[in-house]
Amino acid sequence: MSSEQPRIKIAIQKSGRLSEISLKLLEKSGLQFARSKDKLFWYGRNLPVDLLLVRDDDIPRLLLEGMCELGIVGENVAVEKVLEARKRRPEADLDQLAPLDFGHCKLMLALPENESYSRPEQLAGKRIATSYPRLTRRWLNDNDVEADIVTLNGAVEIAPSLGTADAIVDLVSTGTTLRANHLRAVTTVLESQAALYRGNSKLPSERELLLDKLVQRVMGVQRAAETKYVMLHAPRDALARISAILPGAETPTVLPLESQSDRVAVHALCTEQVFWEHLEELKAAGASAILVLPVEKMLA
Ligand code: PRT
Ligand code: ZN
Repeated sequence: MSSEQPRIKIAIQKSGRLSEISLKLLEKSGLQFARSKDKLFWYGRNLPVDLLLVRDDDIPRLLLEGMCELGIVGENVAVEKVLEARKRRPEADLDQLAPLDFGHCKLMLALPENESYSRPEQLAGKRIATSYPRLTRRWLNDNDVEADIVTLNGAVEIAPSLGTADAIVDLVSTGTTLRANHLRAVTTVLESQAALYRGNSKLPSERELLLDKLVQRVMGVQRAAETKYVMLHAPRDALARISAILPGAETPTVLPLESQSDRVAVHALCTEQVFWEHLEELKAAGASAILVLPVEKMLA
């Protein structure tokens, strides 16, 4: 590979909740990297796409400053860092290319469990501890509430019991951490999941093409993960009902069965989740030999 060839860099979290699944997604998209155990940079072996392994908090800045072209990071971090960058550069922004359906969590307001909550105005004049000061400030402003924000980099959930805050705004997934600290989530500030982002500056056309190809592949892997190939046998006269049950299937392929003129084989690409309930409904509608197969790759 010549060093003249344009290359792009994609940043993912080095070690944490999003790391493994981000890397797997890129590998499934056909990217291979020359791994190096400690380094922050893995060279792309089969495509001119290199990997940067960094703290998740650094990913938005790398994108905003053009030091990498793509990044996978939680929406919570992306939005917070964009709001932070806008203090210095009001036009700072990131383009979200695709939500990735992992790293789901909510940024929530939580209060000591014995305190009641009915509306945001209650927080007026209170101290709220958070690692997300800009998102918290935006939420307070949206609700016309003036409160003090105490910015902490970690262990936000212990602030109320230490007496350094009256409430917190923190990420919640199962709620176990809040319960262990006698806190109760009362309202959602932001719903979040991991997403694929790019900086919003235009690249030279060759790199723009490469980026586009990569994004198509990542989205193809995403779609394939949600998509199932369903095969079944059905009475010819139940076809309309069966097609209506198949989740997210457009036009199923209908094939004749050699020995049975009243039954057909139906093959369908289901782009929405296929649950056991769907299979039971199909069976009740007269389907038999129902198979649900994973789809490995898709290119629309
Ligand atoms: O070192 P680096 O800065 O890269 O990592 P990090 O420690 O900042 O991030 P990490 O790996 O903890 O999380 C990365 C991203 O995962 C976050 O920015 C979110 O987008 C997403 N995510 C999903 C979460 C959670 N779920 C989550 N539960 N991030 C943090 N948590 C915390 C939560 O705040 C709580 O303290 O995990 C704890 C357990 O949550 P419960 O509700 O299940 O008890
Ligand atoms: Zn972090």
